[in-house]
Amino acid sequence: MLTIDAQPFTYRFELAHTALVIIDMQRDFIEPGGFGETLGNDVTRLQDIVPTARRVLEAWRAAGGWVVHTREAHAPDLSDCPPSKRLRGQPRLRIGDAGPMGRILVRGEPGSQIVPELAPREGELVVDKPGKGAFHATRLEWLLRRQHVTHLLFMGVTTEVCVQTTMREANDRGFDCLLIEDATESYFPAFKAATLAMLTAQGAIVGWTAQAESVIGSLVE
Ligand code: TIU
Repeated sequence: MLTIDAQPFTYRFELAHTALVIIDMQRDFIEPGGFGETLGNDVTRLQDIVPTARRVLEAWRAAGGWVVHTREAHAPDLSDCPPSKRLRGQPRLRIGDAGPMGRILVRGEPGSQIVPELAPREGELVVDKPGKGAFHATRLEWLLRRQHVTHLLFMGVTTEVCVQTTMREANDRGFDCLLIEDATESYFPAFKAATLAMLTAQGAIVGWTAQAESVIGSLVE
């Protein structure tokens, strides 16, 4: 049993039954010209977590932990993109439109790729998801259960949208979830702070949070 110094109290997990889930660290959210920027956001904020996320990923790989990468990305014919999602708001480009990194939020396009620093390795699971939550309309739950995974460590973007939605989905499915505070980011600092607070409130109502160094430290105990 490994332990992480976490909020609101110590998180305990067995490496063999735990997956590191990296949410949507794609060029579409992190680089100019992608989905995140078309929504009107300053995407440079998200770039700062890449080195920290990489340190966690490398430590997790060295320990032999199981890794899952998710990508928010739609089929080229947009058959898995509800009109309510495509038509919402007034973005400069909509999902499926051609942008500087290819079609916005479409599978296989340059913008939908994970940033090179965190690129998946052979043997690591990559789940394309049409929604904000990674359990919606994917085989993620089946894959985790097949590996007897009970605990999930999360990092990625954005804290209050895809990360929080996925963590809440996982919590309701009975997984013990921890979010790595300095390896997740939002376009809105206040939303990140509020999310961390609401996840851990009421005795870890959704789950735990911890610093990357605490997570890495737990692996070399
Ligand atoms: N991955 C993810 O969080 N998708 C989003 O659309 N996030 C926003 O913050 N918009």
